Amino acid sequence: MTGSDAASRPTSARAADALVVREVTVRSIVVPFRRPLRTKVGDFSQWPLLLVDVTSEEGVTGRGYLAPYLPRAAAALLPVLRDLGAELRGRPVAPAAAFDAARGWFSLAGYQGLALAAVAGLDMALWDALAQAAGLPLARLLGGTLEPVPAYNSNGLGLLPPEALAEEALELLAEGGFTALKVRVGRDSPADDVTAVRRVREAVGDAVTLVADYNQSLTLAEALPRCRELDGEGLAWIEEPLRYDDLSGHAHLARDTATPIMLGENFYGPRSMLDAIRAQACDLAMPDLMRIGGVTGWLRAAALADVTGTPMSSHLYPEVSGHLLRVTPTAHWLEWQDWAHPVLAHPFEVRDGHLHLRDVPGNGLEWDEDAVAHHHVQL
Ligand code: SMN
Ligand code: MG
Repeated sequence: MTGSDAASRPTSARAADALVVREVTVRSIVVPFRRPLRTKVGDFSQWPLLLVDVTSEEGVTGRGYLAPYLPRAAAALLPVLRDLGAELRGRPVAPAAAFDAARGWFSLAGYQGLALAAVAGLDMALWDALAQAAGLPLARLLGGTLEPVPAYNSNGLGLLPPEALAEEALELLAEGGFTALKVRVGRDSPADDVTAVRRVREAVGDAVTLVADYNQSLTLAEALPRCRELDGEGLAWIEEPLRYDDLSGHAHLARDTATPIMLGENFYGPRSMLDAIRAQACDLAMPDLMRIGGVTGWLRAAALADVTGTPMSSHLYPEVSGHLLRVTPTAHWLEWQDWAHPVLAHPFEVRDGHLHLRDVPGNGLEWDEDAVAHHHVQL
């Protein structure tokens, strides 16, 4: 591009070039669950969130959030986020450059865990600032469209007694015209899991897509017969039957089980996704924005999913993940939860089983400041 071309670019694009970080603030809140959720990784009745705001010298505020599951985990992440955030002061709003600059730190502090989660939270907010300054919704900044994103409702169907599931399944479908649901499994008795899936299937009918999530609760010896038994139930996937990093165990199961095996919410960075795919540990992948490395990490993972032909879904963070699925070549399902809604000024809408992205510059996250103050907790 010549100098005169650059000079004739619209003001908003020049503003995006020039953005400089002024301040990074991180606030901790805990919001209640509308419908408490029992899983094999814990009973969740509340949800800690770390809200990340990156303000620029030019007056743009980029936003992102992290949901570290437990207040204690959020408390551990908070100082890391604040420390790394302070490092960004005076630097350009350049998320891929910031991500790569953190590499030196990663190699000392450790590539995975809290280090990558903190980078991810900042990365989300930096990309939001960039998209706002460019005057484009994030999906469009990345070259995609705002077409609605196919979503399944993950707001419920925890480890309830099987007889309690039918009613909840129908409620969950009705919440947004959904055609797909996630059922949590891993009950003490394998027969109870099969009954649970059958109760849901009887209630919702054959046209609805069902997936089952073990949340890492089984040994390989337990999983082999259990997954084979579920093979008869028409599930679209079986998620995390074993400890998340047991790649050889998952590969054994994936060979033995007809239902596709899903991993991904515990991929720490794109390389860990590639390791799982290379080990043939999963047929499907569902990265989590906090763990895959934010928008930058997601985009790199999406390229791996594309070249390996791996369908890619999302885990949590439906608002930002929705934008990213619009530019993910092998995009599969968005996991829908409304768990951040208590503090969103403009909750995202789900209609006809699809997430509708907000047609506003950035990722569309805006805080309801009164609600943030109400739910604030000192961690
Ligand atoms: C999950 C998400 C959030 C809390 C507990 C469990 C689950 C999922 O693994 O896939 O939604
Ligand atoms: Mg899961």
